[in-house]
Parts: sequence; C-alpha cells; structure tokens
Amino acid sequence: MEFSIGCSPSSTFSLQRSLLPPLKTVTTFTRDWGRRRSTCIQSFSVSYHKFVEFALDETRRHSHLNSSPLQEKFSSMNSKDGKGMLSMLSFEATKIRLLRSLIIETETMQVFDFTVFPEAEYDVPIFCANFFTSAKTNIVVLDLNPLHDIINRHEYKDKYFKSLIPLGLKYTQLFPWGGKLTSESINFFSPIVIWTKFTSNPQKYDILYSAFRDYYKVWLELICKSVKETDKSQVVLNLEAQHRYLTWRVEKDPGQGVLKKLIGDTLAKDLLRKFLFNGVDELGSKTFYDYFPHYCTQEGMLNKKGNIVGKSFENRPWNARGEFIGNWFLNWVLFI
Ligand code: BLA
Repeated sequence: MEFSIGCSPSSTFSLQRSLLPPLKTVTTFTRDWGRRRSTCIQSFSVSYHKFVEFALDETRRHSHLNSSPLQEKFSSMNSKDGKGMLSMLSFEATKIRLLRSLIIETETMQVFDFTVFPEAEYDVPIFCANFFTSAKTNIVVLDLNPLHDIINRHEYKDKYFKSLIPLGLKYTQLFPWGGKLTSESINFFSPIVIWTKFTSNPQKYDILYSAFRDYYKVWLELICKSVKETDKSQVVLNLEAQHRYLTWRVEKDPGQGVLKKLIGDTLAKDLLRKFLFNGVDELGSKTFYDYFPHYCTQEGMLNKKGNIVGKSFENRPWNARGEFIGNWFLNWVLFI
C-alpha cells in the first residue's frame, strides 16, 4: 500500500500522555528506631515499549507495515547473566527499507535504539532515536539524521530542515546540549538534533516522549511527501550516504561495549551488522577507511581509538536560526 498523499497536518507540540516511571515501594531500616519502615522511592526504570508502539501505530496510519525477514532471526534474546532482555522488532513498508527497534531492559539500565531507513530512491533523513537510561543518567540522541551534508549543502538543508527549526528550538531549549561528543558524529546530526544528558526524573521522560512523537510525526510527513528519485546518479548518492552512515555506526556506536558485555562478542557483532545496521554488508562495498581515512594508521590498520579528532562541540554548534556556528575547519577535516 502506498503512503497516503494527503498527510496529517503539522504535529502539535502538546504534552499529551504521561510516561511516569513506576514508583517502587522498598522496605528500609531506620537507624534511630531500629524497625522496618516502608518508603516510596522513585524507581528510575522507564519503559520504552510505549515509544515503539506509538511509532508503529503512527506509521500504520500512512502505510502497511510488513514484517521484515530479519524478524525471524532477531526477536528476543536474554543477556548472558539471564537478568536482562533484548527485544527486537523490524518492518518494511513502501518507501521504508527498514524500520527496526531494539529495547534492552536489565536491572540497571534501559536502552531504546530505534531507527528508520528510507529506500535509496528517497533522500529523506534517517529517523534516529537513541536513548540510554540508568539510575543516574540518561543519554539521548533524537534526530532526523541528514543523508547529505547540511553544513555545506544548503539546498538539502532547506528542503528538509528549514521548516523544522521552530520544532527543534522548542525541544532544544528544554533539553540542553549534552556536551562534547565524538567529533565525527556532528556530520550525521541535523540542526534540530536533541543531544542531551539528564538525571533521571519523570517529567523529563514525559517531555522526551512528547519530543519523540513530534519528531516522528514530522518525519512521517517528510516521507509521505517525498517523491521517488528517478535520476540514477542521485539514487547512487543516496545509497552511498546510507552506506557511509551504516559503516560509521556499525564501527563506532558507543553502545558496542555494553552490548558485548551483555551478550558476548559474537552475538553483539551479529546484532550490529545483521540487525541494527543491516545493509552495511549489502548496500555498498566501501570500507570504513574509504569513508573515514583519518582513522587509518600508517600501517594501514584501522585505528581502534573511539575517536581520532577527539571529542568536540562543548556547546550546541547551531544557532537559533539553524546556522552552523561550530568549527568550520574541523568540519572540513572530517568531511573530506
Ligand atoms: C553514548 N551515544 C553516546 C554518545 C552519542 C551516542 C553521541 C556520546 C558519546 C560519544 O559521542 O562518544 C549516539 N552517536 C550516537 C548516535 C549517532 C552517533 C545515535 O554518531 C548517530 C550517527 N547506545 C546504544 C546502545 C547502547 C548505548 C544499543 O545505541 C547500549 C547497549 C549506550 N551510548 C551508550 C552509552 C554511552 C553512549 C553507555 C556512553 C558511552 C561513553 O560516554 O563513552
């Protein structure tokens, strides 16, 4: 079934449903009285299933979702210690090569990694939600990752992001910039990226859920309106851009260490290459060195350091008009 031509009107920015993490009752001993007392403390566990359910329902309003062939192999998995659970979902649809979701739930953390990859005939950004939650902290990336260079290519930026700057501003004021990050990542982020860290609290989850819904709704509008590219050379460029993105994430995803600890090296690699960043072995043949030559050591080996140029961008490198105000030279070094 085709995406409907008449898409829903622009998203409202309302905070509708509540996503309060459950309260946990724990029994504590008080020193002075030496007797048991029940105390209500805030549990910092949050469920991300609601996020993926929203995204699937919303997508189904526009298109028919077909289960992906990946679903058979990747559905759920226990962590090595038996205390954690990984839940995977994957679908295909018209205009969507792969919509996939990973939720990890353990006693100490919850992870939500949700990405939607358009078909190469559409240059629509890649939808990316990447949330890591532990008792103390949350690490959040929510974005419509641009397929092409938006720092130097104004027509691509204007096509997809000009009208979204107010939406980005609304949420980036609520979620302050998360501080320095691996420098190369900035080239995969858009001017409306929400890159933030916050200590766990229910109100923040509500706002995050609202941001997720709004960002997903605008992404769906973009894909709805997108017109199939007929120029073969442009399709090749889109394909290469997707492959470059996959190559970056499969190699440098900061979650790799955690994944390996949870399920072991072999399964983690399989999950990364075959599921999370599916297409890295099929959509192109260029290697990580081809795309990111500054990672290549003199001996021709891949430098395994997490980042080469270091971490940068202590502050948001876009101004309120969505203009890049970061280090142009650094950006040039990274993008050539
Ligand atoms: C940290 N995850 C991060 C950081 C970013 C991202 C920017 C900050 C640290 C850094 O930049 O090095 C996410 N980076 C992205 C995304 C893109 C990118 C989405 O370039 C897209 C282009 N994260 C996961 C999974 C886990 C996870 C599956 O996706 C765990 C299983 C965890 N992310 C995780 C952890 C950190 C992190 C633990 C902190 C690691 C650290 O600070 O070194």
